[in-house]
Amino acid sequence: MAYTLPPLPYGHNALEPHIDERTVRIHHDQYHQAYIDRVNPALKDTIWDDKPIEEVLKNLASIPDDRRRTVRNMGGGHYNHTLFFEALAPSCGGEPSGALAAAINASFGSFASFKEAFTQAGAKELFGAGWAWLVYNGKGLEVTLTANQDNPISFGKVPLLGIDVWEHAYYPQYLSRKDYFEAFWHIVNWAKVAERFAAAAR
Ligand code: MN3
Repeated sequence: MAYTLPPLPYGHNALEPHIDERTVRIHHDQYHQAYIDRVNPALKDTIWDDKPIEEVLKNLASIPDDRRRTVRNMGGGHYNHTLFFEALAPSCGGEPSGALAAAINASFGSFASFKEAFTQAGAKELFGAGWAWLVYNGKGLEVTLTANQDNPISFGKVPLLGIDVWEHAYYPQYLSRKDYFEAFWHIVNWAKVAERFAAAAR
């Protein structure tokens, strides 16, 4: 069963002005589609062909040697972009509430400290292309980075919120990662992130 591009849960211009329509069109319709177009043939005729992408990425060591690199990069790209776009929404932002807010406070001290740690990691420490994540590690929450299209799920952690820090995600609308991260907080769908946390921590 080949993967297909999940439709955006909002219009291409819905994240304006924080992420402009042109960036969303290229990022979703072209880049995300391209990862799917490249992972599908790599899984064809393997036992992983009809498995959810999460399961594939948790078992990269079991992928045949000659396909592992493609599956890691392109399958990771498919999964990461699915997580990314579905955790954004127009007119969102604000702060999480309930159990997720409590977990953020327990792990980082406050929501402001979490934002600072996330921005510091993704906008400053990450060298080159990759992702910054809020993850559940089985006990609490942490901020982690992955290079390229790797995903924390391959390293035993559950991704709750990810920001794409490849230049295609923000350039040329934003010339600095810091400005992109500031815009990002206006469009985070915390209800979706809380849903992921509830599923991971139950
Ligand atoms: Mn991307």
